[in-house]
Amino acid sequence: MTELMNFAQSVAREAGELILCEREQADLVHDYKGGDELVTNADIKADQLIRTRIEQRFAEHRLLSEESSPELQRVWESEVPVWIVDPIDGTVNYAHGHIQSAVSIAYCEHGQITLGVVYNPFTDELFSAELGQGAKLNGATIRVAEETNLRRAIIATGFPYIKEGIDDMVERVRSILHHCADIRRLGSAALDICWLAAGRLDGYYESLSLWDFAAARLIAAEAGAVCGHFGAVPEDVDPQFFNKNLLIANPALYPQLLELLQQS
Ligand code: LIP
Repeated sequence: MTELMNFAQSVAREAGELILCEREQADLVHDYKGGDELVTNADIKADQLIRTRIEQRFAEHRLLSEESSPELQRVWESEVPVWIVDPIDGTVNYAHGHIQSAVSIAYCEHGQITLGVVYNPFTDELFSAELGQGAKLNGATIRVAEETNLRRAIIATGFPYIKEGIDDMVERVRSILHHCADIRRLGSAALDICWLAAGRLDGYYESLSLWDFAAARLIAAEAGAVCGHFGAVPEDVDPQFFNKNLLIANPALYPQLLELLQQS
């Protein structure tokens, strides 16, 4: 394990412990960004902890974080390394006492995401990957499932806080349910994608924010998944950072799901 991975895992575990304790103390304060998007005081505290640890160790690095610096754009053009952080992915789950929430930390250098860590403190599952080094769950190697039959496939997705375009989303769900075994809406994109990397899901699609998927996408790719989009990607945007119409699946199912989603 490289020093950078060791650092990232240590920070993810520390932030995970914080959000676990914050919820156990039952003094969560709910707020709504833009009137629709839930954020709790635990999100803010975890963000501050992660930011502090990164700034203490790497003062010259930059941070794209959902809760404190969401405005950083085009991270792949940054002259210095960028940490991409979602302190609690699955905030609504977290605020409702569910256990499907995670700390997500990705590291981007020279326009390439080279490290990803996603930690669920409720299950003590730490998903990780470094570019070219495979993907792991609590230190053990993970690979995507080998399902080739769409009718046997379990597909995960999610929906934005603001339900514009809901008719298209419902049409895609209808098409998936018609052609696949079933659908899952588990509430954390980072964990959806990591579960796919671990073979617990066969496909995943959604439109997100970069911090939701930056770490998990590398983990899934290192576990053998194909990561792409079922919609157009702007020519001036590096696809690995483009957050709309994401599609991630094992190599056998990817083309089938791509056709299905592009038709619906
Ligand atoms: C969430 C994602 C989820 C998506 C939600 C939300 P957050 O991230 O993990 O997949 O469906 O709309 O974006 O807001 O909990 O960090």
